[in-house]
Amino acid sequence: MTHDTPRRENYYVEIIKPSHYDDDGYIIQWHWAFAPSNSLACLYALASDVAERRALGENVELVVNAYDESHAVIPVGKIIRRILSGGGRGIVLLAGVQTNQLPRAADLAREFRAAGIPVAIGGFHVSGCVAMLAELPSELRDLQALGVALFAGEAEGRMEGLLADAYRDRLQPLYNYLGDRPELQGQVGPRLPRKVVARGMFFAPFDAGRGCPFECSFCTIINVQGRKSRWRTADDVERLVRANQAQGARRFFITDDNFARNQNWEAIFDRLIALREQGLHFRFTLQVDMMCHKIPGFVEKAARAGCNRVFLGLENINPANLAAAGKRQNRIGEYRATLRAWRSRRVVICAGYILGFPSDTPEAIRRDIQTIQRELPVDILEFFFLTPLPGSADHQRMVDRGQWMEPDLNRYDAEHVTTRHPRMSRQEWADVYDRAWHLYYSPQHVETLLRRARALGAGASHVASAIMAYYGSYRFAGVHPLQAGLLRRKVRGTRRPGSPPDNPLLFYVRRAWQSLSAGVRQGMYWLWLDRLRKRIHRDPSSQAYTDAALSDDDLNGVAWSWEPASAASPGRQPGDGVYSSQDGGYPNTDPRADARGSTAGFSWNHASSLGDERPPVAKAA
Ligand code: B12
Ligand code: SF4
Repeated sequence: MTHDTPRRENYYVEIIKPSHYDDDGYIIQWHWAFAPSNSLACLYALASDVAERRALGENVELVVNAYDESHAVIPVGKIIRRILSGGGRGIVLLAGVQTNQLPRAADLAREFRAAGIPVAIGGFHVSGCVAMLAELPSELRDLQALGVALFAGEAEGRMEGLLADAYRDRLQPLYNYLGDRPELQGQVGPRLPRKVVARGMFFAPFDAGRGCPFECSFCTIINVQGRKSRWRTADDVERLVRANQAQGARRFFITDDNFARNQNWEAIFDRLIALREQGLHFRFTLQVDMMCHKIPGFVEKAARAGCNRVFLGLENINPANLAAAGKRQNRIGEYRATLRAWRSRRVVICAGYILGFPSDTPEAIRRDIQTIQRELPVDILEFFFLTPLPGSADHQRMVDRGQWMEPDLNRYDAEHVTTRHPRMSRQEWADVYDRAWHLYYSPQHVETLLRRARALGAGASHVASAIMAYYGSYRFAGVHPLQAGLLRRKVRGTRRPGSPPDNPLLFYVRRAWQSLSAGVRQGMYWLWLDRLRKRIHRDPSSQAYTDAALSDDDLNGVAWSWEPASAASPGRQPGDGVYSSQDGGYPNTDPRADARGSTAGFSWNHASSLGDERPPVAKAA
């Protein structure tokens, strides 16, 4: 008697993290990227787990591949051929797609769908829209019409079901798991193939938890991942650290938006401290809020556990602006104490600063930056435009009110003006963003930053390389540091559809010139920085350096630069909106304005952004 052995078949799972287009229509792409994608790592690990468990059947060989477009040219043709040669068996997963990446993701989806290949897309744009909007926006409906499956929510515990549906040709138009967020304890943790980790310069990301209890109105995280802390166990984190170390990664980015509110922070730090005491070498970067120094032992244990860089959610120093954003947890009187707590443990401090809150004017921003330089011992400051990101309460409100927002989603990268401002024209706002970078990183202040670092032993060379990475990316590569990398790549054939034609010869000549001039200018700046650092190092008095920002005084005596609320917003009441539909120098191009009557001069009481006590409610299923 003979038994028929079932025929083995390959099923391809091709996971792509799309990048986005620059203003000339070229993909923002590098040979090596600074910041790797944790979303890609999560999906790769979850799909690999389904493959290893042979969950789709003993005879189904799942072949999982991961591509991060920020450093890899996506081999679209090769992927299509690979899947079709197996008789059309496979799926493309577009991973971690943010709003600014949606147009690029849609272009990729169209190519795969044209070849008849199933495609699913997830990430913050899909989840944010499904969570907050009454109906799907047109760009998502267009994708559904193309046959692309939308996935809202988190994939832990759901990957097997999705792949099984795809395998059986039963993909649904929408998977919505926002109402049922998975606990993270014991879940498969993020990982990437070694070649992808290498292109991310062996800087490995992982999330030790999700969710944040606060209510900032510009934030998408609370509406997508929730306000309750969900966390990985210390065992989970140890496994992640060891697995990454085995691949050569010793630097980690713990991507929790607010690790200080991860309820398992202490057990995780204790485990990392124990691992370091056993001789494992690693360092990591954390993101935390401005009040984390109040948690007993938090900063001290973070440093002992290996934290050498921290991102603080400073966002703004003007209380009226913080109130406008519902960022009630930020108390400026405490800022210096927070910063001092981290500095005294030799941790380099990066802080985000958002430009475009209602009280901002070019002059107020200039004075606020000078105040920060003088009063706050922050090392790195990075600037963002206030942006109504889908998923945020701000975006939801603007949609509900039919207010004008930039229609091109590619520009929602917090580096472009996407809405109107009550007190600045579009040009003024764009100019002040540019000026803010150069003002903060003026040669005098760069010297101060290096002197402070030298005096406190925070590592002037670490600060110098951080200045190079942050300011250097903005100044010489023309991109925000969060999407920067080493050696820009531009592939003529992957330009955004609809871009004006580019002469091939001119393209290569221009590329050569751009690369050369950027490289030379970058090199010269680095030489200047390094010489400055060495000069400070040799200066015997440098260890005794001090200034107001390093003093032990609290900030109560500081003359803050902002104007009183009444003078700051003539004709406006405290509580007026973050985003105004007043003209502000723009032509009123909002087609919906006519339908609702003119929006000019309209000023609303910003219910949730300015002090509504209710958290925004996610409309998850
Ligand atoms: C780490 C991080 C980065 C890192 C790495 C990016 C990454 N995706 O890992 C870096 C520094 C590169 C980065 C850059 C930027 N970021 Co960022 N980033 C984050 C952060 C803090 C964590 C990402 C993460 O690890 N999340 C955990 C993962 C597991 O969640 P997830 O991505 O949603 O994926 C899960 C589900 O969505 C689902 N899923 C996702 N995709 C798919 C696909 C399919 C097919 C399926 C089935 C499921 C699925 O399964 C995943 C696992 O559960 C998030 C905030 C957050 N909490 O997520 C912001 C966030 C994603 N970033 C954001 C932004 C705006 C940016 C920047 C534009 C900022 C800037 N001005 O430079 C740049 C963009 C450039 C770029 N190249 O990415 C926004 C996006 C909001 C939006 N609506 O677009 C967020 C939400 C923060 C915010 N401000 O609101 N970021
Ligand atoms: S502190 Fe604010 S911006 Fe940061 S994750 Fe929490 S709610 Fe969002």
